[in-house]
Amino acid sequence: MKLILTFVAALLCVGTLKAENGYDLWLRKHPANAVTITASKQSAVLAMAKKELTEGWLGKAGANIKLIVKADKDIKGDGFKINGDVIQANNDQGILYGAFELLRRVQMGVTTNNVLSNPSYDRRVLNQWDNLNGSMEHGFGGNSIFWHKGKDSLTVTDAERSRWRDYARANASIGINGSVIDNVNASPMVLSTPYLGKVKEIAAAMRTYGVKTYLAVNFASPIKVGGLKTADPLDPEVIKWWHAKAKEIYAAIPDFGGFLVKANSEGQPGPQDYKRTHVDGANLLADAVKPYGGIVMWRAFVYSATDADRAKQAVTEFMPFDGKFRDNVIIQVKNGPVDFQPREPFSPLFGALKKTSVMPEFQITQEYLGHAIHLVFLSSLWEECLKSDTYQEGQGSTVGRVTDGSIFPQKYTAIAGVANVGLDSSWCGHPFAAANWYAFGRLAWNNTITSDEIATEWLTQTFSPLAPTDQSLSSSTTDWHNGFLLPVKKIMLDSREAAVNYMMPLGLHHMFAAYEHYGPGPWYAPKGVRPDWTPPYYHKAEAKGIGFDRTSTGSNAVSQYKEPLRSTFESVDKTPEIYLLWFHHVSWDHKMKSGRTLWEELCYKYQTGVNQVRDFQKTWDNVKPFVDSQRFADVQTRLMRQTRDAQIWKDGVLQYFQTFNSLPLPPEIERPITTLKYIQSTPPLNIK
Ligand code: GCV
Repeated sequence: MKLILTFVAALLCVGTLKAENGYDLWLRKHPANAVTITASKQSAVLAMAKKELTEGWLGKAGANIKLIVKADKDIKGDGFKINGDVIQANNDQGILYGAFELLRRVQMGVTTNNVLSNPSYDRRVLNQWDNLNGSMEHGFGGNSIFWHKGKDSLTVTDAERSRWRDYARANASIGINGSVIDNVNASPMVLSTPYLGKVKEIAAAMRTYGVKTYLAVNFASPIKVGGLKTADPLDPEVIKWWHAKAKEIYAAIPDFGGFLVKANSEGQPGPQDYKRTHVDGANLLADAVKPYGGIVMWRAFVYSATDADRAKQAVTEFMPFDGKFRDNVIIQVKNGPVDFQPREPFSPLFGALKKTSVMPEFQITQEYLGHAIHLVFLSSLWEECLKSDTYQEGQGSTVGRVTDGSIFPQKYTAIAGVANVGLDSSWCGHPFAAANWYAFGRLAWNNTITSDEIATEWLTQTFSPLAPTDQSLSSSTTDWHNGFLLPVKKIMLDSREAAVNYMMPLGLHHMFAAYEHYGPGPWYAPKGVRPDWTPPYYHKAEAKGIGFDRTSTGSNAVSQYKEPLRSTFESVDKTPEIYLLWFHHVSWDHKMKSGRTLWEELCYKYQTGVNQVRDFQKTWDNVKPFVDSQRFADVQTRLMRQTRDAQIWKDGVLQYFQTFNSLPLPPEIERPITTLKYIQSTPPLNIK
C-alpha cells in the first residue's frame, strides 16, 4: 500500500478524476517507471511478460528485473518464485504469472521478497455460456465476444482479435489459463469444419497469454455434424467419428484443452439416450483426446422429473461410477446440490467420489444474484464453499482440499467459473461485477485466499488514483484508505449476505420468477410445468409451516453427507440456521436462536437485507470524491435499482407467505410499499 499512498500524497491538489469506462479492468494504464528486463530465454509468452513489466512498472526507476526459467523443486506447475527483482518459474507461463504478481505487489506496496506461489488447480477455466448466434445464456455484460450472427459470422476482424487478446490478458493477469468458448447447451455446429476455422483464430489470439481453448460439445454431434444415424457411444462408427474430429481439432490447435459436456440434463442429448452410461459417454470422448493430452470435463448437473428430491440426484447418478472414468475425465460439480442459489450447502458429491477426479464449478455471472443490476461480491459465496468441511477423509477435508489434489491424487486438477464477460465496454455490465471475475481467478490460483484480501487487491487496482491527471479531490493518503477503501470493501464483503437476506434467507432457495431468475416468484406454479421447475416444490409453504424436509422423515438427502454432518443436518436444533429451511420443514412459530419465531425471523432477515442495501447507497454517496464521475454515477444508479428490487423481494415474499400463515408483520418491520397483486401481475422484466 505504501507506494500507492506515497503516490496519492504527491497529488495533493484539487482536481477531478478522469472518466473511466472500466475496459481496463484491474489493469488500468498508468505512467510507468523505467525498467530493464533480462530473460534466460526467448518465447512469445515471455515477450508478453516483458511487455507487461515494461509498461506497468511502478517500482524503483532503473530496476533490472531478471526472468529465469529453471526447474525448482518447490515450484509446482505454473507456479513461480519472486525474490526482489528476480522471477523464477518452471515454465514460461509461470514467469508471466510471476510478472503480474510482481506488478500487483509493487502496486499494493507489499513485499517482493521470498515469495513462492503455486496454483491450487492445474486447469483454471472460464466457461462462457456464449451461443453461436452471439447471444449469451444468462450473460449480462452484452453479447458474446466470440460469436455473432449474420453472413460474416465466421470472418474474423482485427478488432475481434484485439478484444480476444485483451480478454486473454485479463485472464492471465489472475492466473486463468483456459476458456470454454461456447455454451454448455452446445450447438453441434461448433464442431463443423468452418466453425473450427474460427476456433483456430480465437485459440491463436488467446495463446498469446497462455490461455487454452476448450469447446463445449453436443453429444449428438456425430448425427448432426457427421451425418451418422446414431451417437451411441459404443457404436464403432461413432467412436471413429470422435477420434477423427479430435485429430482434426488438434491438427489446427495443437494445445487445445479438451471438451466440456452437459449430457442428459435439461434436454441435452447424452449416452442415456442409447441406454448407455455417463462412463460410456465420458470415456469415449476422453479416449479421443487422450493422445493429445486433452481432458474431458463432464458435468454432474443432472436431474430428471422424478419424485426424487432434485438435490439428491447427482449423487444417486454418479456414485455408482466412482473409479470407472478414465484419468483424463474430470467430473464438474456445481458448488451446491441444486443450482447456483444465493446460498446452498456444498454438493455432497465433493469428497464422496474418491476414485474419480472432481472439479468445482462456480457461477460468476449473476444469474441468481441480481444480474448486472445488484452489487454482489461472490467471493464470499465461493470462499464459504471451498472452506466447507466435507469430513469425507476426516476433519479438514474441505471442498478445496478434496478437489485440489491435497487429499485425493488426481492426474488433473481443475476449477471452472461460468463467465460474466461480454461485449460491453466494461466487459461485465456492473462495474463491480468485474470483481467477481477477478475473485474467481484469484481463488482458482489460491483456494485459501480470503475475500477480504481479494477485495483489497481489486479495489486498489481498480479505483486508486493513478496519474497526475487523475487527481483525487481527497487531500491525503489516509483519506483514500479510510474514506474509500475501507467503506467500499465493507459494502463488498457484506453484499452477498445482504442478497441472501432480501432474496432467500434461512435456507430458502429457488424462489425466483421463472426463466430470468431475477425477481421473486415463489408463487409460480402453472399447471403442466414440472414440479421441480416451480418454487413451491422448494419452499413448501403451507398454513402450518415452511421448508423442505430433507431429513430421514423426508427425502433423506441428509444421508448423502458424511458424519458428523449427517446428524447435524438431521437435527432441527443442530442445523445451522442459514440452512434451516433447506433441511427442515418447520412451523411458523418455531423458536429461533434469537428468541424470535421463525416468521418474525424471516421478516427480520428480509428487512435487514433491504436496510443493508440502503446503507450501501449512503456509503457510495460518501465516496464520491474518490471516484470518477462515470463509474460513480453508474454504480449509484444501479444501487438505486437494487434497493427498489430488494424492497420488491421483501414485499412480494412476505405478503405471499402471509397468504398461508395470516400472521401480521412484527411492529418494527416496515410496511409494504407494493401490493402482492401488483408484483404477481407484473412480468419480472417490467419490474426490472
Ligand atoms: C446452461 C441452470 C440455468 C441454465 C443453465 C443450467 C446449466 O438451469 O438456468 O440456463 O444452462 O443451469 O448449468 O446447465
